[in-house]
Amino acid sequence: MKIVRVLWISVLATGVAAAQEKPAAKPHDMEHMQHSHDGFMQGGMHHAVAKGVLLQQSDDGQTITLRIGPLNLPAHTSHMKMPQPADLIWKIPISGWLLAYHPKLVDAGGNTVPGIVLHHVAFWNENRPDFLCANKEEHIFGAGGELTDWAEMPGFGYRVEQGDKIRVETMVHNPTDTAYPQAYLEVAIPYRDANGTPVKNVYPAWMDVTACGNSGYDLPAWESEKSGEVRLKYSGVLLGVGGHMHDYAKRIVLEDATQKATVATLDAKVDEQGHLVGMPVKTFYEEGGYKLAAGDELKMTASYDNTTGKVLRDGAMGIVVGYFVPADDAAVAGLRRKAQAVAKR
Ligand SMILES: [Cu+2]
Repeated sequence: MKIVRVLWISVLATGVAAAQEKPAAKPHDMEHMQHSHDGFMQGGMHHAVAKGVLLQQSDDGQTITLRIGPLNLPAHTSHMKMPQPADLIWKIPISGWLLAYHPKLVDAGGNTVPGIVLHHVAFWNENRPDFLCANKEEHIFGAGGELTDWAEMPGFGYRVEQGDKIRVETMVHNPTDTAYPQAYLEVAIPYRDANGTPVKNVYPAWMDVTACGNSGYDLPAWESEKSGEVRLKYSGVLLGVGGHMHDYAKRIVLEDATQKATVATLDAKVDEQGHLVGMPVKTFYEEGGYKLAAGDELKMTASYDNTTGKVLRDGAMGIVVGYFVPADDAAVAGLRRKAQAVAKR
């Protein structure tokens, strides 16, 4: 399917990526500029910066489509060897609610590029702290090679104000035999204008086995289990949960340790080699949501079976991602603040 986009209304970029669009030199000739921030997902990894990667957006009145690229992806290149885009800033052009996120990868001609070349993408709202981990920005969307589609939940949305700054962190690699010299990540985001019929506020909840630390951790050889806990400060309900794990995943379990109840068990789907194929989603909104109380201790446990038999440095993540609707919206809505970059260390 070829999509013609008539109106790219703005071109936004930060950092060194903005100014320099000279064609990429041989990888080893590139200046070894590095991310100095210690990003949550990137966990202190250092990569060369890919040049000329821009974030553009189009808006047809109902859906904003972000387009990140071009990304030059040589075949058989690990994420450590691949020059990575600098963090980009998406300045929200509307006040209202974001309703869903539909990611896909295409080439310059609009043909599909396999999702596997996306290591991950993460959207962070610099105008809000995470309601579970105040040391982090609110993480409003994320996807990996499985191109997780964040479907619309009728009646609910994520409230934004015009001018909010969303930091977009993209990491790519290319484990395939095919080079993709001009790939683009596109994310279609249907929205509801503030002047339209209001929807209820929902907040993304990232419940990580590393609690409020960096998400990546070293994956031990063979079977392993890692747990973390966070305390919920607000009563409310979870509408549904999905999971984020890496290759060799077995499952991730979310428990309400205070209530001694298992909220969800998400079994990873892997292929014969142990590569992650997908994670299930469990929804609760049909029953009005899964009730959680302020003060409850949430416990996450990720299980892996790393059949390589070797420790994989930063090879694992274990995150339960949910949609949370607080009983008292004002308390969570009130966490807004002036945009601030996440604390650098
Ligand atoms: Cu990950």
